[in-house]
Amino acid sequence: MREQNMQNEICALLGIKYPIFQGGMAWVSEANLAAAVSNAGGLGIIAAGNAPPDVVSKEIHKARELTDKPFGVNIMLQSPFAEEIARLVIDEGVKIVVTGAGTLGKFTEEFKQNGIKYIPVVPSVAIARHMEKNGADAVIAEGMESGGHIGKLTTMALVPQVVDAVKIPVVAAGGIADGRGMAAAFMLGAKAVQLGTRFLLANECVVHQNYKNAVIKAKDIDTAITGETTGHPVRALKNKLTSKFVAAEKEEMQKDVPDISRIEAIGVGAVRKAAVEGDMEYGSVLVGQIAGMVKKEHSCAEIIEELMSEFASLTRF
Ligand code: TUI
Repeated sequence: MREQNMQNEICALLGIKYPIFQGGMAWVSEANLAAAVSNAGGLGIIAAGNAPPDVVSKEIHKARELTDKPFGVNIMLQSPFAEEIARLVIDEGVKIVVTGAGTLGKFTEEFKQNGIKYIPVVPSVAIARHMEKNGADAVIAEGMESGGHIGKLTTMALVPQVVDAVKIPVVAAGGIADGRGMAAAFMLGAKAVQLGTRFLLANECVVHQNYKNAVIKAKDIDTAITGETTGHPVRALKNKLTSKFVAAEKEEMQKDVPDISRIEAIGVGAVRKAAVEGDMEYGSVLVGQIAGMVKKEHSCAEIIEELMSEFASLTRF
């Protein structure tokens, strides 16, 4: 492995060995997974999701016991606790913050003053430019191949346009699960990659075994996007819940005054139901389109080593 040359600008910015981020997945990315990824040389990320600050605080402390390497916290900006989590990460001295599902204007100055590297997920060029203007240190350009809450553009179209639009480094996410995807992202100008679906099958990932088995069984065409009518599109494995969404969305859109809150109510608590309880029928099984290729259960260290050796054999980096 030609790892000596892999110390690029993202690695230098964050103090990590390999330019591989583990996606902050709500109810999934907790201390065990984040610490394992960081110990393997990547960037582990704890997802705050909708959790209250005391829960996130415990995960931060646990991760610190499990690793002395840098790790990040992902703030999901639609969470009712988003501002409290931002305050918490500053107070706890977390050094890397990723945000998703919105824009966070208020804390960026304070992040800077506290030496926190701020890396928002962006779904478009306009939002990438906005984030750069607001002091982001890098952006994660996430294509709609991803699982969970998504934008409209594909990784292939989004990444090079964001790379051309901003001066800060760009991390590519969405549809990447091996060294080929990583090499392709670097060809588009990305300086790092973020993977979610692949890390669902990590031994250290605490997601319910039913969820892992569903990823192993998934084919390329098995995901669906729901919530486009509510303005919160979400990609998940097709199941009884997504059928319920589709039926309700069709019904409401035929009305003169669609009841958006009725559609949104269907999804409440559904991510936890899948990830924690293992309900593959009525839970929201958030996975990316690349799930059809993610079949092997192994450790975070093996995942990162495999990615890096595939990447090295395909590139000159
Ligand atoms: O945030 C994600 N993915 C997520 S969050 C999540 S938790 C959840 N569960 C159920 C329903 C809704 C959320 C599951 N997956 N990815 C990052 C991401 N950020 N994707 C898109 C965006 C984004 C969208 C708009 C970032 C900024 C943005 O700004 C525009 C605005 O209107 O603020």
